[in-house]
Amino acid sequence: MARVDRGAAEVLHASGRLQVHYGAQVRRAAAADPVALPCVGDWAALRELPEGRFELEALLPRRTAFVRGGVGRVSRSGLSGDSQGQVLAANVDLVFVAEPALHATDTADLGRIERLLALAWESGGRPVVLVTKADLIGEGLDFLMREVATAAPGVDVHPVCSLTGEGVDIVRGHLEGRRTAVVLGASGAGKSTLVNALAGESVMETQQVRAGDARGRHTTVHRELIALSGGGLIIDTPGIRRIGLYDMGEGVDMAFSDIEDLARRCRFADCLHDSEPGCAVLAAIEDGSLPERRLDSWNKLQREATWMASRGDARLRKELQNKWKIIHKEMRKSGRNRP
Ligand SMILES: Nc1nc2c(ncn2[C@@H]2O[C@H](COP(=O)(O)OP(=O)(O)OP(=O)(O)O)[C@@H](O)[C@H]2O)c(=O)[nH]1
Ligand SMILES: [Mg+2]
Ligand SMILES: [Zn+2]
Repeated sequence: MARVDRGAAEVLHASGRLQVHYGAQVRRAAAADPVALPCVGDWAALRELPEGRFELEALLPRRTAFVRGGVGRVSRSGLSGDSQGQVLAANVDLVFVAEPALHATDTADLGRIERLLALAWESGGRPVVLVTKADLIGEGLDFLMREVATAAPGVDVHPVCSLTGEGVDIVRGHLEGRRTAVVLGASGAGKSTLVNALAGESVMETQQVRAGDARGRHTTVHRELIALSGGGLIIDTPGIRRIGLYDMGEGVDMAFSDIEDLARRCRFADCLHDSEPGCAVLAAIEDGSLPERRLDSWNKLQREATWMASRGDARLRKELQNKWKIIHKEMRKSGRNRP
């Protein structure tokens, strides 16, 4: 599924890009459960109609699903967030988190990176952080890369410049073996420019950022899957304003594996890493090996995930359980073969 609009989709088919309408079964499933709506990255079975037209007969089970939580509407009670999840991309092996190297003095938005990494781990895909526009920061790049690395334990972090092509081959290398990736990040981060660099031609529209504050102009408005001639698929997405967590399983823990490791060495198994004696997390902050910001960020994201869980979204939970079932079944079979 390359692109989805209301009631219709564009699919990549052996014969090229096809416009298809949803069949009755797909419409029924989606009416009963929005999570069953066709999504970019979905694999689908088509039925041939007269005159060489096709309709979408059914979706194949998703191997992975990148789901965002509620978009953070503020309700009367002052609480924000809603419990409706939305599948942003299906069947992605890799989640590229694009963070632009904009400020020589400021640090990057590490909180946004951590949030996206938690969602990426939860999706069942593997995250990779790309520091885009690496040409803009000059001398400060090494410092920035170290900063970003502290927010991304166990995750590859690469600098990329899509204009000169530096680092683009490394990104291409991640896609080897006909993998599927989605690229996420703020508007103006250079996502579409990177997709064009990978494609070797201008497939996505790009636009200069605003002169005053370097923010993007929300140029990409649809999620779009591009087949790269060198193999591999990449999904370009609109710039993210705010992305919510939901009732998560391992995602937050995976994104904070450094703290999880330390926490195993705390004296008390139920240590809150607040003021307890023998706390290995506080000791690491004390000796400078763990930035205090990390602990704050971990607490914040855990609270958010717990709160979303308390709102409960049975449909979403079912989709996620289903997803893990499929992933585990796949893993038991020989590795992670593509359909
Ligand atoms: N200097 C420099 N500029 C870049 C680089 N990559 C992208 N840009 C510029 O950044 C601007 C925004 O790039 P886009 O690719 O449109 O950004 P985007 O992330 O797709 O933005 P949205 O579609 O709005 O989400 C364009 O003017 C690009 O030319 C880079 O590596 N170096
Ligand atoms: Mg774009
Ligand atoms: Zn502790």
